[in-house]
Amino acid sequence: MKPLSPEKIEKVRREFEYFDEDGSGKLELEEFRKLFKVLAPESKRAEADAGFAAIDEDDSGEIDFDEFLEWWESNWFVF
Ligand SMILES: [Ca+2]
Repeated sequence: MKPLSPEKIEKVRREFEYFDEDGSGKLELEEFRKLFKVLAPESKRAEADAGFAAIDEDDSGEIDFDEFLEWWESNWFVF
């Protein structure tokens, strides 16, 4: 992955913080489901849950910003 510009990282961070509704600094499953629905309105809940499990590599039950950034950059539906 090539280095991201600070502007790009800041943009992704704003998305992350927007969906981090409780301000925990992590995305929990419920928060991720809402985000996934925005990105892919036709998606099923099971797809969101599978995506969450794939991003949450250490099975902590939450997605931190680094995990989110990596996922975001590797996805085709980047805004
Ligand atoms: Ca949260």
